[in-house]
Amino acid sequence: MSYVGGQVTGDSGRVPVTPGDQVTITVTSDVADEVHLHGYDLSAPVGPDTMSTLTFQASISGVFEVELEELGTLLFTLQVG
Ligand SMILES: [Cu+2]
Repeated sequence: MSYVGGQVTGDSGRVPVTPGDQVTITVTSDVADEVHLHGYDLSAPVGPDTMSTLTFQASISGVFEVELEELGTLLFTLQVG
């Protein structure tokens, strides 16, 4: 996932994952912000010099938004199960 020039690029739709799988989300951005995965409530800083990486076990089923927290920009939606 990338956020460049005010635009989200990459697979910005709904991304399915299998429950129980280990999932890694990497996000790059040309502005400083925080990547927030709802439901799991995980977050990590992102910015011009910082690639954001979230690694977790997909243990909660449902549909969860991944967003740039401060901008309130939806990056994509994670679908578990
Ligand atoms: Cu959030």
